Amino acid sequence: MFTQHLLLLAAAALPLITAAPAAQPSTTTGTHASQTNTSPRTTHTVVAGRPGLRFDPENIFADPGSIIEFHFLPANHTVVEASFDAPCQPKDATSFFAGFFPVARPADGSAVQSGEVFQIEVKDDKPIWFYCAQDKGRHCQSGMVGAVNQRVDSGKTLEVFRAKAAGVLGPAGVQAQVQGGWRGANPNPLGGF
Ligand SMILES: *[C@@H]1O[C@H](CO)[C@@H](O)[C@H](O)[C@H]1NC(C)=O
Ligand SMILES: [Cu+2]
Repeated sequence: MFTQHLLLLAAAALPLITAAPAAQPSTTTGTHASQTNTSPRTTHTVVAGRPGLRFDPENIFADPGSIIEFHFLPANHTVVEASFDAPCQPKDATSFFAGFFPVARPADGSAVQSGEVFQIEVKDDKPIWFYCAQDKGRHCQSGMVGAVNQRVDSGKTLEVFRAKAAGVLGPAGVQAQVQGGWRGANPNPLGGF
C-alpha cells in the first residue's frame, strides 16, 4: 500500500520536473560574432575609456559561447589580447585587435560613444587578458587592462597583470589589422551609460 502510494506520487511529480523551464541567457544581442551556434548568446558589455583610463567592467566572468562587446568612449581607445606574462603586447599572431576608435569629446560634456563596437566570442573557459594600446598617455601601462575568467586561486590575477603592465617600459603593441573579432555598427549606442 505504502509503496504503491510512493509510485503514484513519483509518477505525478515527474511531468512537473521535466516541464521545468530551462535557464535563459539574460540578453540576446550580439549574434554577429559567430554563426556556429544559433541559440541566443549572452552579451557582456564592456565600456572602454571610463575616467581614470579604465575598462568597465574590467574583471569579467563569461561562459564559453558568450560574447564580450566593447563600447568606446572618447577619445581614442582600442582593445588587444595579451598573454598574462607580457602585458601591453599581442599574445601571438592570432590575438584579437579591435583597431582604434577615435571619438570626439563633445564641447558641452554630453555622453557619447563610438558608432562602432568590437565583439569577441569567449571560446572556452581559459583566462583572456586584454589592454588598450593607446600610446599617447600610455594607457596600458597606466592600468587600462582587463581580464575575462581570471583564476583568483592561481595567483594570475588582474591586479598582478596590472602591476606587470605598469612596469612595461616600451610602447604598447598592436596587430597589423583588425582581427579576432567582429567590428561593426553599434547595436546599442547608449549601452553602458
Ligand atoms: C588614434 O590613435 C592611434 C594610435 O595612437 C593613431 O594612430 C590615430 O591617428 C589616432 N586617431 C586620431 C583620429 O587621433
Ligand atoms: Cu585607452
